Order: sequence, then C-alpha cells, then structure tokens
Amino acid sequence: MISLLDYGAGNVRSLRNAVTRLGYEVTDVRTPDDILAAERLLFPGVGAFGAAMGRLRELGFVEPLLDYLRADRPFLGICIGLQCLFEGSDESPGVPGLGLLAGRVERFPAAALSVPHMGWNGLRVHRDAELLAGLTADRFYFVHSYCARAGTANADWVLAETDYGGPFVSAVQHGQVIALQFHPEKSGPAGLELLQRFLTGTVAVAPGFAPRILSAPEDAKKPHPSLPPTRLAKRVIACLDVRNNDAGDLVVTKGDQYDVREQGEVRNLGKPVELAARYYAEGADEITFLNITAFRDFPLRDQPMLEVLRRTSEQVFVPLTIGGGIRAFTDSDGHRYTALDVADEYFRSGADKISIGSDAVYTVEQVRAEGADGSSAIEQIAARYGNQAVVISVDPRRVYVSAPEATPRHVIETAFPGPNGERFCWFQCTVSGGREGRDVDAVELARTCAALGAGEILLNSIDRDGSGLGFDLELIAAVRGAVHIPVIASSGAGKPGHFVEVFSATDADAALAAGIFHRREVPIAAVKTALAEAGMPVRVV
Ligand code: 1PR
Repeated sequence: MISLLDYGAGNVRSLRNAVTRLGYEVTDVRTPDDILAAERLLFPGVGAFGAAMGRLRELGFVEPLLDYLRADRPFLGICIGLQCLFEGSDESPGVPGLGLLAGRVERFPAAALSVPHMGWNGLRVHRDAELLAGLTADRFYFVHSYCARAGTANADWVLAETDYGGPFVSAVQHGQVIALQFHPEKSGPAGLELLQRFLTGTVAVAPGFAPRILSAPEDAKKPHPSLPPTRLAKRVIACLDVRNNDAGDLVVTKGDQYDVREQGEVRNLGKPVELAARYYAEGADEITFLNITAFRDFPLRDQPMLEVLRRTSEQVFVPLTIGGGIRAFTDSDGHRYTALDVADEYFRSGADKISIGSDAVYTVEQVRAEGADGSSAIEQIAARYGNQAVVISVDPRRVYVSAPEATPRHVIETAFPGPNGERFCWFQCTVSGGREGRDVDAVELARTCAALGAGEILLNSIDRDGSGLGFDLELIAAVRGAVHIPVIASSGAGKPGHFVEVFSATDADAALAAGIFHRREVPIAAVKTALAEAGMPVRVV
C-alpha cells in the first residue's frame, strides 16, 4: 500500500496511473496521522511552492512530515516535492520550506533559456546509488521553472545534477528519503523502472554495478569527474487530430491545410487510444490530442473523448496534451461553465497539459483593447495548474503584403514570395479550426499569451499542414525569437531531414508531426536517428 500526499493543489492523476500500472494500490493521506502510519510516502508536489507549503501547513502536515523524514522512512518527493525539502524558494518569497536541506530554490535565468525547463534531460550522477543503477544513461522528463543548486552544505544529499544553463540538483537521496526534480511517472520505461524500485524497496542491481556506501561526505562534494554536462533533448511529438466521422465514431484524422475530408468523407487513420499506445512504444517524447471539432461542440459533453484520454493515460507514460474547446460555455439549461471547468475535466481525465486555440486569439484581442484583468482562460488555468500546463495552439496562415508598412501586424521579409511576387508577409491567426482569420499575428499572440502565463507554444501552419514540404522555418524563427517559453514546431514534416532542418535553422524546442507517423511513412525512431547523426541530443528508447 502506497500513501499519496495529494493535498489538492493540482493534477496527480498521472502519478496514480503509474503506481497503479505497477501493481500497487494507492491510499490518500487525509490526516496528519496518515503520514505517520504510511509505509511508503509519495509526495508529488504539484502547483507553486507557496501553495504547496501553504496547504501542508493548513492541513497540519508539516510536523508529521518532518518527523517521518527525520526517522528516515521511505519517501519519494517529485518536482515541487523535491523543492519543498529546501529552506525556501524565490517562487514564493517569505514562505519557508521544510528546511531539511540547506539552500534556496531559484528561478532559471529566462533571458538566456526557454523557461520552463521542459523535456528530456540526463543525470550526472555523483555517487553510486542502487536507485539509479543501470539508468544513468537514460533521460527523464523535467518540467519546472525553479531549481535548487548543489553546494557543500547539501552535498551529502545530492545524488545527481542536471545541466540547463548551469548545473542544478535533479535527485537527492539520504537513506530512504529520495526526491527527484523530474517526473518518473512521465519518463517512459526508465521512469517506471525507477518508480518500481522505490515502491518495492528492492533494487535490481545492474551487472557490474557495485553498491558503495559513502565513507565521508567529502566524496559527495565532487561531481563525477568524467561526465560531460547533460543536454536537454529535442523533443519529437506525435499529434493525433481527433473527431467524429460521419458514422459517429471517434477517429484519428488528418487534413491537408486543415481539410480533413477526402471525396466528402472524413479521413480515418485509426483509433486514438491504439495509435497513442503505438507512438508511446515507438519512442514519441510526448503525445498530443487535438479535439478538432470541439470549437463547435461542448467538449464536456464529449464523453468518448474524455474516455480516450482516460484510457490513454493508463498506458502511456509520457506527457499527454489535449486541446480543443477550452473556453467558457453556457449549455442549453443555462448552466455556465468556465474554461477552467473544461480544463479541470481534461486534467482529471489524464491530461498533463491542455492546449488553447481559438480562445487565445480572442483573449489577445481583448487584452489589446482593455488590458489583462486575470479573467482569461490562460491566467486562470496557469494559476491553478502552473504555467507548464498551458499550451497555446496557434493556427496561422500567411498573408502577403507588398511592404511592411501595409499592415500594423508583425511583418517578415520572406524567401518565398507571394502569388503576386510580394516579398513580405505576416502570419494571421485563425479561429475555429482555420475557418476564420482574425486581425492578430502569430508573434503578437505568442508574446501576449506568454506574458499572461502560457508555458509553451504549439505552432502550426495552415499553409504547410499535410504538405510534407517541411516546417515553415520563417514562421518558427519569428515566433521563437519573440518569446522565452518553449516553442513546438508543427505542420509540414515529410521526412526525417525536416526535423534536422528545423532544429538546425531555428531554436525550436520540439517538433511535432502527424501524417507521416499515421501513414507509417516514417518511424519515430528514424527521426531520432537522423537527429542523433546530426549531433543533436535526443531521447532513445
Ligand atoms: O480552437 O481551442 O477549440 O482548439 C482546436 C484545436 O484543433 C486547435 O489546436 C487547432 O490547431 C486544431 N484543429 C482544428 N481544426 C483542425 C483541422 O485540421 N481541421 N488541426 C485542427 C490542427 C494541425 C496539427 C497537425 C500538424 C501536423 N491540425 O495538429 O497535426 O499540422 O500535421 P502534418 O505533420 O501532417 O503536416 P480550439
């Protein structure tokens, strides 16, 4: 029996799913006594540092938790669950942490890096540990904007560091108390193996691995001398556009320039759960579902889609994003749902991130006219689930102009002139699945949404969608250059070389494709191989 310290600050479904998948039952900690009675305690630590510590205090959990930890009983903290062990965090100045480890948690310097640090990175392990035996060459999924630094005062705790604009603490262990900055429950087979080791309390020792107890803390102060800095991998994402076909079945479909019909019929490229499971097994770093007709139907009535998410999250242990229909809605009984209500349901069903399309465009128009007032879906969802959980899906189309002065929108000079030889264009945002263009450009959209608290941009291109001609590098460079949050390049991938091209020519953090994977034209492994051969960091399964 595993006790889960779910203090109601956010989404812990992924962790529950992973533990259940490994064959364990999860019981919730409800009272301080439940902490002391736990055999093994999981502390997922979701949401912001201050909110997490505040809830622990309100519930009277701080003292029993410290007693539990000081008694060296089995504990696994994840993400904020690691950060709370330190003395405090710049995320929530003035809020004390548990103070078990010396040091403060600080923000990554956003000017030089995409923040959050999101994706698959490696571990530079300081000392032999049974927990990580045989897993030190693997990558694990990180998503965080704040990090702790190793120093002499906490050296006897630090098990591994990871590099992102400098080293930070990615794993600590002292006796039976373990905490990880990354998410094992979202780190594929390697993460599940690590979780299993904690849950069983026994360790499968890799051949040739010699467990060693540190004789003196001095040993721990020296990072492993021979290990080079770790690198954040370029992510490869499989995207499933999902909708009902004319027979009423929920299918994965795929359009050309967003037109998903062929001879009048909705293209059917497979079943959503099966395809997602296939991509997980084949090494996709993330999976995205876009409920592409949710802009006209109310998504909470779409129980099959929620069921798809539930079933997928029980068998896919990499991050899952879902988009479509995240907006306020009033049903036929006059009941009003907020965008946060819709997002809540998606998170409860197994999403790790939600993606907002049309509503983001309307929000930008409103912010331009009236300023931000905290009421947008982006602000509300980011406040509850964290910035990293809010993706903005952008559906832009090129609009050519003869000169930059022709429009107040963000114009670029293009190497691909328009139909009348125009050398300039802007990227017009659309809503309702590309059906309606609005007077907002992709650069303004990305900037405003990032300022409101979005954590990532999923950058489609209607012009390139389904074309196989490669990503729109000009679009991606323009948007990437305007924000400090990760950008996912999407639309147009036709061969592995296009992934190499987008990561060489732009600073995109991830690249997404649909058609080539659905039609089995290019295996995900072939994309990873091409990237590795070009010297780019990738996660290999
Ligand atoms: O507006 O918040 O309800 O969200 C609707 C979501 O559905 C948006 O994220 C929007 O991008 C998506 N969407 C709506 N209509 C379509 C359509 O295709 N008719 N799909 C659609 C967007 C683009 C990508 C595609 C890439 C890669 N599809 O998802 O997967 O272009 O394709 P490729 O590799 O085959 O070129 P809201």
